[in-house]
Amino acid sequence: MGKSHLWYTFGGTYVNAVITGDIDDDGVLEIITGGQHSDSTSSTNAQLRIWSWDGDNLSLEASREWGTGSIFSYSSINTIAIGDVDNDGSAEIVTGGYAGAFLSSSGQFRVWSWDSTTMLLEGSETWSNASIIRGLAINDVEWDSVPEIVTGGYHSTWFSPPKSERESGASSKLEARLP
Ligand SMILES: [Ca+2]
Ligand SMILES: [Ca+2]
Ligand SMILES: [Ca+2]
Repeated sequence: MGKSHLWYTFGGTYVNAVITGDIDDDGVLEIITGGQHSDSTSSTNAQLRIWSWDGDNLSLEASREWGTGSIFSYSSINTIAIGDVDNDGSAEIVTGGYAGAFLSSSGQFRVWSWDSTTMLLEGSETWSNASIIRGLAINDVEWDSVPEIVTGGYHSTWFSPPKSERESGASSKLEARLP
């Protein structure tokens, strides 16, 4: 029988995506969850968490929350992928979702690394149009031995119905936009 773990970060807390992978290269899988939670300013922030499981205990190893900082803003993770997007031999975590204000959010994906002590934001891309990322894949779709990040989602505004959208971002583009 497994374990169940409930958590609650200030307000309503949701997990929208879960994936497993060995992020710190120690041969043991981590569990990564992504979602959102409310904060004290009535904003919704994205939440990324890394958990370890030793067969008996589920331990929180790292947690990151972020939003736009403005009141009534909405940020969330909808999907997570794991892959070596910068070709250095270690896996990164890629999160996809949105960031912005109510009904005018923008698609956002972020690349994270974790070495068992520190979680670092390696890159971040936020689209300028109203859009939401719903799915992510990491693969070498250009056959050049460097993996790309492929996103799928939709964009919509107050006055238009959702339109499907697909983008691929090369890791070199991400490196050029390190914070
Ligand atoms: Ca590990
Ligand atoms: Ca890597
Ligand atoms: Ca490629």
